[in-house]
Amino acid sequence: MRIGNSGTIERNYRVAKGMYAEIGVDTDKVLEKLAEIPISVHCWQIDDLQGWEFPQKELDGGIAATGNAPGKAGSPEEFMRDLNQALDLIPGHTKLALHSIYMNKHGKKLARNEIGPEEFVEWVDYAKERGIGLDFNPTYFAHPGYDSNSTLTNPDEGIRRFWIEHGIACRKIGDYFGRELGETCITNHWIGDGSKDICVDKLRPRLLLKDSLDQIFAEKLEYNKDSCESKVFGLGSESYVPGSNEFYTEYAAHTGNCIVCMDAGHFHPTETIGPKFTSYLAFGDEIQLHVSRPVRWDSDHVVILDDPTKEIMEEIATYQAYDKVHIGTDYFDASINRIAATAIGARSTRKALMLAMLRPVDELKKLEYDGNTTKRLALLEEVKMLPAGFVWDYFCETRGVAGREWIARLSTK
Ligand code: RNT
Ligand code: ZN
Repeated sequence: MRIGNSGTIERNYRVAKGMYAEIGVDTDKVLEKLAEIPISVHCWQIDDLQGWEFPQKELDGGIAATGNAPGKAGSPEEFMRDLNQALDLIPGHTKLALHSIYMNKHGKKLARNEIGPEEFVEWVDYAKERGIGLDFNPTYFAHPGYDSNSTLTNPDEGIRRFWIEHGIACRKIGDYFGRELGETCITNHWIGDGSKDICVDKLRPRLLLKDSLDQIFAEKLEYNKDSCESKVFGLGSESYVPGSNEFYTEYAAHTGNCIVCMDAGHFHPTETIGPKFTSYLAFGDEIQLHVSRPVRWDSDHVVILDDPTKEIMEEIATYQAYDKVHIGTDYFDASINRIAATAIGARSTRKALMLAMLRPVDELKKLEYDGNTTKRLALLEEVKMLPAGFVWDYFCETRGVAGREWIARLSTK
C-alpha cells in the first residue's frame, strides 16, 4: 500500500513534470497554487450532523444520514479527536465549515436566537492552532418543537422572527470568525422550507422569505459574506420549495446582500452545476459550492473523482476563478468510517481541482478560437492519460500528508 519511498516519488514526479511541460503546463506552479486554494471541509460528516445541542434530535428538513457504521463520535472530545485525524489527511489550505449546533454553551441555557461568538471561542482557538479558516452555517432545522418545513417562510410572525434572529446571530459569529482569522467567513443559509403537497399560493412564501432575508442581512459586516443555498425539492417538500435557484439568484442580483450557494445534489438528476458558473461569472458574481455526490438525487454520498466533480473544477480552473468560486464540501454517509469519509471526499475534491489545473487550457482555448475543433478534442482526450497520479503523490508528500498508506491504518470492518 505504500506509494514508495521519497526517492521514487521524486523520480516519478520528475517524469510527470517533463511530460506536462511538453504540453505547456508547469506542474511546480500548479502545485504551488493548488496548495493555496481553500477547500472548505464540512465538519458534520464526523457525527452524521448530530451536533452538540440536542443529542437525540433526528435530522429533518428533508435531509437524512443513512447507515450505522460503528465508531461514531459520541462526545465533543471524540468529535475533535476524529476531526483531527481527518484533517491530517487533507492536503492544501483548508477551511472548516461549522454548523451552529456545534456550539459550546458552557453550561448556559441558550436558544438558537441567543447564541454569539462566546459559544465559539474554542473553535477560533482551534482554527488558529491548525492554521485553517472557518465557514459557518445557521441551523434552520433539527430543532425540537419546530416544523423544519417552515422557518423563514413561516406565516406565524413569532416563529419566523425566531429564525430571523438565529440567522442574524449566526452572521455575527461568522464575522467574528473572519475578523479573528483574517480570512473572510462565508455563512451559508439553507432552509428546508417547502410544501409536501400542491401549493396554491407560491408567492406568499417567497415574499416572506425575501422579507426574512432582508432583515437577516440588514447589517453590513466586514468579515462575513453570506450565501443562500437553493434546492429543487426535498423530503417533505416534494411539490414546492420557495428557496429555489431562481429565487436566490434573483435575490442576490437585486439586493447584493448575498451570493448563491450551489449544492451539486440540489438540481435535477441529469443537471450538473459546473456549466452554470459562467452565467454568474459573466456578471462578476461569486458562488459558494457544496460539492457532493448525488446518487439518484441529493443522497449526500461521499465525493469521489467523478465526471461531475471534474467538470466543476474544470469550470473554475479554465477562468482561474479561484477568488470567485468558493469550494466547499457537503455530504454525510453514516455507512462507512466517518473519518475516512471526511478525508476521501475532501481529497477527491482537491484531486479534481488538481486535474483541472493540469489541463493545457491556453492551448485548448487557442485551438477553439481558431475553430480547430478536431485538435481540441484530440488534445482533450490525450491529456486524460498523463501521469497525474505521480503529481498527486508528490503533492501529498511535500505537504506532509499521507499518500495511500493511511488506508492500511484505518480501523474498519
Ligand atoms: C441540505 C443542504 C445543506 C445541508 C447542511 C448540513 O439539503 O445541502 O447544505 O446539507 O446545511
Ligand atoms: Zn448543501
